[in-house]
Amino acid sequence: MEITLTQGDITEQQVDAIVNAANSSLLGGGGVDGAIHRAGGPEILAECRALRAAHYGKGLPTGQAVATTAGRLPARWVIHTVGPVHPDPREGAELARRTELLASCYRESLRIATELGARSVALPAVSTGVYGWPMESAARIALAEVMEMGRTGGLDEAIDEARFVLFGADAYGVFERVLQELSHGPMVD
Ligand code: AR6
Repeated sequence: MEITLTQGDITEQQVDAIVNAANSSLLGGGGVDGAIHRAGGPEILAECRALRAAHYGKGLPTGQAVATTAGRLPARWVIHTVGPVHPDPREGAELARRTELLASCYRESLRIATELGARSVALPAVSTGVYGWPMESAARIALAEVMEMGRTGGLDEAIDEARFVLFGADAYGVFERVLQELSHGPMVD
C-alpha cells in the first residue's frame, strides 16, 4: 500500500472509497461532510437514515466507521467516520483518550475499506476543521496509524493506495513534512 498526498477537494477524487469526517448523527453537516452530501446527492443521506433506523439508533460512536453508497460521486462507497473534538488543554487525560479515538477513525475506515474490497481510498484530515484538532498533531496521528496498518494490518496486499486529500497548501505542507519525518527522519537543510 502506498500512502500519497494530494491537495484538493475530496469529492473530486476518483477512488473506490471516500472517507467522510461525519458526526454521530450521520445526517450531514458542514466541511467535508457537507461537500460529500452535496456532491453525492440524496442517496447517501437515505442510506445514512436507514443506518440510524437499524443499527445506529443512538448515532455512530466516535472512532467508528460505517459505509454507504457514494451516490453520484466518482467512487463506489463513502465510509463515514466520526472524529473526536479536540479537548481543552485543561481536560488533562482526555487528550490521550481522544488521540486513540482519532487513530481509531483511520483504523476502522481502512478495515471497512478492506472488507468492501476497495483498493484505493481517499482520506480527509479528520477532526482538523470544526472539531478543532491542530493540523500537525492530527497529521502525526493519521499518518502513523495508516503506516502502522500498512506494516502490520495486512493492508499491503488489500489496498493499493491510501490518499490523504488536504484542503489548502498549509495542510498539504504539514502532511508532507510529517510523512517525510515518519518515513525517513526529520528533514535537514
Ligand atoms: N475536501 C477535502 N478536505 C476538506 C474539504 C473538501 N471538500 N472541505 C473541508 N476540508 P471538517 P471535522 C478539510 O470540519 O473537523 C461537519 O459539520 C478542512 O479544511 O470537515 O472532523 C461534520 O458534520 C479540515 O482540514 O471535519 C461534523 O459535525 C478537514 O477537512 C464536523 O464538521 C476536516 O474538517 C466534523 O468536524
